[in-house]
Amino acid sequence: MAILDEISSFLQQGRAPIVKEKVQEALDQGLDSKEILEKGLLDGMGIIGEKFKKNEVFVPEVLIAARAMNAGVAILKPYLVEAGVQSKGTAVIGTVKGDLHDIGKNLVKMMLEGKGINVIDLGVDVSADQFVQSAVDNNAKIVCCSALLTTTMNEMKNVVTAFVENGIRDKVKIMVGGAPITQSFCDSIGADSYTADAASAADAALAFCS
Ligand code: B1M
Repeated sequence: MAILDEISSFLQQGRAPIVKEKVQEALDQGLDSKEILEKGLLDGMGIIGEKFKKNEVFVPEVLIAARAMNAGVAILKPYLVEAGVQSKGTAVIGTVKGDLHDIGKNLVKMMLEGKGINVIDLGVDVSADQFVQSAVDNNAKIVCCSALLTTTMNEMKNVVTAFVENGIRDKVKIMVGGAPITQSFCDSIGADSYTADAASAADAALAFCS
């Protein structure tokens, strides 16, 4: 369907106003909201994610594509709710306590949303208890922790411990990432997944959801 390709393409170019127009046009043509979401918006975001992984596009392009996606989703939302489209699952995301870096965390959030995952964003400087509380309140399957400082990365261990102490460690997958994080660090603190970039994080999260 040509219009879905157009939506995907304009989204990749980050052209939010025209994405909104095209989404509305597709609805007016009688296309199903779920199809517009999956074959238009999510398709476009998926392509951007893959290009980002291969360093073919960079942070600014991803941010404007994500903004275009959000603009399109805002038009679709009432129709999706009506059609009963289920999200693939809920993830709670935040930058750990003491850490104020949020650019990478925001990218991870956008990539997860691009995969159809509902994301609760706790922001920055998030304590272990806040991660636990939000995961419980939102029945989250996934907890995503970002850290950019060698002085704050150890807070991730406290997050894992807090889930253990609350008796709900088996209810969630804990994903970690950020510049100083490595696979061996992830293993050493008992987290479930380390990914080096936002697009890979979204792939891993989707795999956990299914
Ligand atoms: Co800060 N800072 N900073 N800083 N800062 C770094 C991280 C630093 C490496 C700079 C340096 O010295 N070369 C250094 C850390 C050194 C260390 O710990 N080893 C540093 C420092 C020291 C500090 C302060 C302590 C400086 C000071 O005040 N003396 C201070 C700390 C404040 C605090 O947090 N308490 C500080 C402050 C700041 C600003 C506020 C000025 C600003 C943050 C603004 C913001 O985020 N809103 C800032 C910035 C911008 C940086 C640099 C320049 C860029 C970070 C960034 O956004 N990169 C950074 C130097 C650098 O990296 N070149 C630096 C782009 C972003 C897309 O990458 O976040 O790594 P990143 O995300 C990647 C992956 O890591 C991954 O996906 C993204 C890409 O796809 N990823 C995940 C991230 N989270 C993930 C989670 C996942 C999976 C993947 O699963 C859950």
